[in-house]
Amino acid sequence: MKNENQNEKLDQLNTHSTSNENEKLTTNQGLKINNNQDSLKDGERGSTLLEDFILREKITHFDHERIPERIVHARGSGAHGVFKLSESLAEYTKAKFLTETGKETPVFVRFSTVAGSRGSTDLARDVRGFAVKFYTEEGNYDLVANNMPVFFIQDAMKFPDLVHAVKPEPDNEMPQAASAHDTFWDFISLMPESMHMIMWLMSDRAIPRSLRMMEGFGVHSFKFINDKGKVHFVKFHFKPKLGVHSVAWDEAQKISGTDPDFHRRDLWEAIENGAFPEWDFGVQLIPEEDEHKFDFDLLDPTKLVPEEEVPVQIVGTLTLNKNPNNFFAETEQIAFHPGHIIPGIDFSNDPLLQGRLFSYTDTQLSRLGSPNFHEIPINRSINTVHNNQRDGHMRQQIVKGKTSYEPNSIGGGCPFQAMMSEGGFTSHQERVSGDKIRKRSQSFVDHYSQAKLFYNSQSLPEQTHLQNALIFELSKVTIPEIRERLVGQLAFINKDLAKKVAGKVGVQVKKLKHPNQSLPADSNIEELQSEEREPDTKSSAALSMKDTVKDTIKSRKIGFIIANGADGKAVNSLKTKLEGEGAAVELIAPSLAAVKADDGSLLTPKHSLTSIASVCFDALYICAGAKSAKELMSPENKHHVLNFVNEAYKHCKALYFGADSKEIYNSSNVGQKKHEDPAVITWDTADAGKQFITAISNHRVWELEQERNT
Ligand code: HDE
Repeated sequence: MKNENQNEKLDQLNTHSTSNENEKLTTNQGLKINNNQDSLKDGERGSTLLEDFILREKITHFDHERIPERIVHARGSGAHGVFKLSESLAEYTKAKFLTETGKETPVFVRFSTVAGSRGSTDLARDVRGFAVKFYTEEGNYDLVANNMPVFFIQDAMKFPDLVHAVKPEPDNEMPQAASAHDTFWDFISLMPESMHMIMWLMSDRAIPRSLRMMEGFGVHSFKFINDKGKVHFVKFHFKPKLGVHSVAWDEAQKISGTDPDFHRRDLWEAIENGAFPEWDFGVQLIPEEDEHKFDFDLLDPTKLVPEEEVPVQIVGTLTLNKNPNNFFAETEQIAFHPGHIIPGIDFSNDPLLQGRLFSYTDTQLSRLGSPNFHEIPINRSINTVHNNQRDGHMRQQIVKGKTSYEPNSIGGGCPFQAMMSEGGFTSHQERVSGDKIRKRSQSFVDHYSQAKLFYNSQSLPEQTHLQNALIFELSKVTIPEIRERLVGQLAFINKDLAKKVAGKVGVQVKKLKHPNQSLPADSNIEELQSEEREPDTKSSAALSMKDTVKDTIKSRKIGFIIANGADGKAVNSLKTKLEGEGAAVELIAPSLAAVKADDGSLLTPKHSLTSIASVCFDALYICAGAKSAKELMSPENKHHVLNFVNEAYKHCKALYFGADSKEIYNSSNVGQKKHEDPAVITWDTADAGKQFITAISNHRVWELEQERNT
């Protein structure tokens, strides 16, 4: 039967797929193996024979089964899906997948953290990669994006320095998947251009609740070219239909211990359960002639284009609807490259993007081991490849014929160059002239305005989280001078923020002699001063997560804490209601044994109180029923139950206390509350089920965080 999510790319992958179902074990040469338990020996207790080709093949393959992990973005999770265009962009670009309304293009998306190794935790405080490969009829188009719209540095020349600074320190290889250490903040404190990105990195965007609940940004300005040759600058956006949501830092750290695969599992389970993650895809378009109309440079990747100035036009939907069959073959071997473009899309002169255009193919050569990495099934385009490139390690394609050069007459001149009208790619023709020079443009020197814009745009709880993140990170920096220098940078963004952080990390706010200490000694310092610019009052609503989508509980995980004697009717009716809204309900009981409800029915728990933690759920229901409540408050269970409740309360989640759970309520921190709290629902709340659903869809009551924690 044809899977309804099948697409052209999946059909192509099928031709490379195999299954071991009902098959006999063989060697790599197809020889059936009779004994996979013992090596060939010189007598039962004798030495192993060199002749044992079956053992040799098995061990040799095993010895070579690792490949180098990605230098950055090593930890990742991916899925197949589809991009559907709802509004044609034909006025701006001739890229076919963006011009034919209703067209569906197969995609593979890989999400990642940046700093950690392949096996590191998902919940590190970090940028997230959001790389999309569109398998278009005109060839592969890769949009290798992040979940933050700006970057740390302005020029590719600084990328190895940045990555060396954030990665584990070279002498002791610590810390793993964390920016909270000396070398990162040493570098950052000397690089004022990174301060805007630091605001994003220290915000809750760096600890997403789910990969399905984060935005994606192309970061650089790219170019769209239409069929008349007219150019628009374009910024790409993905906006999650479930809204942009995060966890608390205390929660993130605990999740890292309880379930380091939290995001990977969440993505996998959502897709398996049919709750397909979806994003609106949008563009900000700027006519070429307006390039210089902004108070920043469109080529500067540390700047975003405020949505108030150029609105995001939504033109399509990205849906992920199929998990990979094999992690290594698909998620690990996929090779992205911002240089994989198609007619109608071109690069801007952003100096960071220009450097990326070199790096990605280069890195695949050492990671995947051969210039034939494009032939790995997940990397193949859905249209066929024809050229005169040949040979190399692991060549798969068998190209028939005598010629592998052009021009040729023996092969009839094939393969032919394509005319533009046939989809032949031509780089956009433009006039360039300039001196050969190593110099940053004067239009790149304002490092603080947009950092201020971001900070000003945050709600109070978001600002508090950002401050606390800086305090946490800088508290791990052992060298006071680095802490002081960073606080000096913060003072150019917000004096109050600098003061608050300084107070907690044991330094004074001192004016930096010059903010950019990485400049060459002969730089014109006056010309490069930028800290005095003060558009302090500007803010942009789109930069805060406060008003993000909050109208759904779809795919949220709700834990029901139950024990024998639970009110079966109440449990089932609430469960049906929540599941009807698309949420996933999981039962947690003192043990994995089935729980006998008061009506005699059996409820099967998925978890025991000790096998999972509160941090793995979006909300909790403390089940109704006097007998159940008594068992939950027994000396054996009480501590665990209260821990669940107190942590959910601390992390600003919705809690629903069913009938007879008053003792649990009173014994927990919730019982101490002296303020109105719409996310605490109890046995006497009117229309409790509805209130619970509203509270869950609001995600968290961050505005009550202080009250809940004092
Ligand atoms: Fe990357 N980046 N990057 N990067 N990047 C890589 O390519 C690089 C940058 C991004 O899931 C590497 O195949 C340089 C910005 C993502 O496979 C490498 C510079 C943005 C991924 C590389 C940048 C990104 C990568 C490592 C500055 C957001 C993961 C493995 C000049 C727009 C893709 C690989 C995946 C991966 C180089 C800056 C996003 C080494 C030199 C800006 C999402 O080639």
